[in-house]
Amino acid sequence: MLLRLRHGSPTRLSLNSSAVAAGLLLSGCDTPLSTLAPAGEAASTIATLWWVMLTAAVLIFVGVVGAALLPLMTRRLKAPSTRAMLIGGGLAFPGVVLVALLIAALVIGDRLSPRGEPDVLRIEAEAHQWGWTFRYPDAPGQAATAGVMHVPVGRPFEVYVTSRDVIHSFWAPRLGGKIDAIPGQVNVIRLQADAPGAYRGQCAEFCGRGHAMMDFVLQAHSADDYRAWQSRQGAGQ
Ligand SMILES: [Cu+2]
Repeated sequence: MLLRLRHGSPTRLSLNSSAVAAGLLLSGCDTPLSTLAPAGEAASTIATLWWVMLTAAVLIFVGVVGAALLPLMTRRLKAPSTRAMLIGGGLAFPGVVLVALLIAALVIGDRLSPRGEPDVLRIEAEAHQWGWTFRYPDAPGQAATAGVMHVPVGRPFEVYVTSRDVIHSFWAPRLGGKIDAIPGQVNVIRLQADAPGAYRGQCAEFCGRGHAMMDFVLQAHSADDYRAWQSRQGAGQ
């Protein structure tokens, strides 16, 4: 039941409530850990796939609900045969949808994978309960940082991810997908930041009581700032 306000009709109140609800939902898409606010090529691809899947899911939902309601609304509609429902709705339609999603997932997965390019920056990420250590084999002085990963803007880099103890997962949502950090194994993910800034990351695999606090920052520098950071590492600062 709608409440009647002194200066507003129930319809206006309903519209206002919808606007507030939509605003709250959309504001959740713009948080530091939102995959819907991409800041790199890989994350943009994932976000595009998300919107495509959402659109397809809405269309399928509307179609299924419509097909269920239509016979109730009109008696003139001739129901399709059971055979047509089974073959069309049970095999052909889900087959086409699932194959399309499989192809999209393979294409996107390939974009996140390392490509063996010789000049790609390499960074090593080691997870532990409950934090992250990053090493930079390409930087002078064998630099290492705890909790903050430093990268240049506009240049792809590959993160070699492993773990010191239990299974964790490396995830910087605004830059790309997740990859597991597994003891005794190295998994590689390719990322890129398109603009300078501090991008939040989070362990995405439950790893114990400190899991929720196991975050990190991916600091993307302009080319000059990154060179300055590298030279400070070389100077032992
Ligand atoms: Cu964790």
